[in-house]
Amino acid sequence: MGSSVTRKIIEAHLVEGQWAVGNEIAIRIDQTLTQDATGTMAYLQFEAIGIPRVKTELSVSYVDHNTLQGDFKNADDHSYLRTVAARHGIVFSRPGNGICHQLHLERLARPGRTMIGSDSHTPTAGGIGSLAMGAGGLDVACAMAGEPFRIKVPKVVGIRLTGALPPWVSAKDVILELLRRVDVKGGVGKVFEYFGPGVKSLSVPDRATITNMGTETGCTTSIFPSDAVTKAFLRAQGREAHWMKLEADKRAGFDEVIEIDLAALEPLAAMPHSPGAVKPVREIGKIPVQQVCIGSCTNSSLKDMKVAAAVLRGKTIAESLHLTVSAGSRQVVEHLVASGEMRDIVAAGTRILENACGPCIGMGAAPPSGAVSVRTFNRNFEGRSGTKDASVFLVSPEVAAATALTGVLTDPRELGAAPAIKLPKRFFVNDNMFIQPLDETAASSAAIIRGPNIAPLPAFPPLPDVLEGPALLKVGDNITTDHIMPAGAKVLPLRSNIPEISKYVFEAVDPTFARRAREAGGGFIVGGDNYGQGSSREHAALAPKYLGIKAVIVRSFARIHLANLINFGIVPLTFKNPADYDSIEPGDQIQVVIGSLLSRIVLRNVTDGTEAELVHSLSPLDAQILKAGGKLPWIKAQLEGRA
Ligand code: MIC
Ligand code: SF4
Repeated sequence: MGSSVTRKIIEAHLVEGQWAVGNEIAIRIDQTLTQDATGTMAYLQFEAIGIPRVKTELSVSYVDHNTLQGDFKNADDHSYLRTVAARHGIVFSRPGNGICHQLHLERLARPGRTMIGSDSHTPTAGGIGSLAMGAGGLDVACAMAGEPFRIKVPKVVGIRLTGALPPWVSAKDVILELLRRVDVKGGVGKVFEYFGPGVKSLSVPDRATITNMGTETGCTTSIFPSDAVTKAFLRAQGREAHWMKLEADKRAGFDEVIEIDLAALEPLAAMPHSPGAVKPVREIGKIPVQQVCIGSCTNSSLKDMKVAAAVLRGKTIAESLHLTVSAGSRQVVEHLVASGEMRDIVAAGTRILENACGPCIGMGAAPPSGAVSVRTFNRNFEGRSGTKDASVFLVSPEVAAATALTGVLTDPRELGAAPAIKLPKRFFVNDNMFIQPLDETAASSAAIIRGPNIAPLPAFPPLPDVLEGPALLKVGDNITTDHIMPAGAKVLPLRSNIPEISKYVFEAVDPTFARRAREAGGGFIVGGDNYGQGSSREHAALAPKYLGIKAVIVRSFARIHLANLINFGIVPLTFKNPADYDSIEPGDQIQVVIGSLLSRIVLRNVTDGTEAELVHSLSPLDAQILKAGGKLPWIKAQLEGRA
């Protein structure tokens, strides 16, 4: 039986284990990426590991999230990131260069390479045929130190594309269609690999839109083959030498196949408050809209911006709303300026934002109270926009631009003929905002700038055999990392300061949580299915750990959050019998004997005298890491042992 692209890349990087679905394996990581909101913690951890220079082929530190500089904090963090990168062999992408995923796709991602990034949308690089996965910052730090990355062999789901997209329908509608079918946890334990005759009709940035938002299905990653379209894109970026042919064999042996006929798709939207709540725009109807935002790592390529420019050309946006546009990179902006399309965008009344994440993560441009905001982004979790009662719809650039003109949610097919979009044969290449690291001699004495916003890493002791405390909080299904550790302009600047940021844990769910956790000396969190979906932010584990959380007991976990809990010594447990979720009330006193974590685990509810059996998916190595108090003390002990 032939191999999928996924399997080919994994087998070429295998360090430990064997290919069989569910097996734990370790793979060599070629490239890493961080962004500023997770990067400070990742580099503090890399420093704590004590390796002088990264061992990867390429490691890049981007600045794109914390770009509002309301005080010294974000600016100080950027100085730390710049200097720590220079010292340890890491390329630094300066603020203003663009969004990490768009930049990486344009300039650095390579077919056939493995990559992990401390951002859940790292799979964007799957659009160019790189096996790219989101991970916690500590896992990225370990990969930079040369450690292999451990995953369970995923199921490989082949997504067979046929036909070609009709006018006004775009790549965003392909991934929205997949989300409509599989919802926000349908991808857990899977890689979505695209193949079939429809693939060649999609450009690399189109493919990247699809692999980017594949993250919202909970999958390990998504990937496209590397074909003639990939080669042409790399040539246009002046890096044809990075191309390699990489396609699934004829009988690739996918574990499952999903068919999508591109020609049958229509403009879709994900409705509030879940990327999985997808419906055709025409069915949702013409609801009044107060804000439209075009940009984010999902839809900020040159093509996306050209669509916006073509729709807006010679028109004025509706009076009832404001429109923001943030391009993904300086390359995109330079093209729009040179072609005059930036003028079309500006003249229509757009508020131009810098090339960064911006409103996607609540860094400015929060919508008004009770507003409907229509965005080309990938997440619409409640409150993420910065306005708790706003309703966010996720759409393509075509739908967003049409809506900006009419003031109501609009199916762009109503605008008549679709514009013809022409992309350049050669992109403007200007890498002057990537700073190369110092050579080894200069690096060894280079100073690292640490402003007062950078607090030292907290240290955690090994885990005891018995965990005791109250059930501090009981939550339902699909709790996101935005619920656990909110982002936004107020909280994000505290990412380098765990004692400070821990005060905001679960703030929107229960503002008393952090205080109660501290007063009780810690305790437990009880939850439903898909706990921890969404981002890779390890702060959603690290800050609860700081507050004394001992175990999280749920019906099921999202992948990256599960790994982060293990990394920071919070025991991730699931109910053997899902109905036992009902037997715990908030405030109940709980005792869990974990021992070495390798035998039967029973939860005793001391308050009502009931018992429930708990299970976990931990490997013996995970159990060891947890018992050691987390991955940082564990890896330091390993490296010392090897020395
Ligand atoms: C997000 O989109 O939620 C983020 C902000 O990019 C996060 C990373 C973070 O919280 O810093 C992600 O997706 O991993
Ligand atoms: Fe930035 Fe939004 Fe993409 Fe996260 S999803 S990396 S916040 S643009």
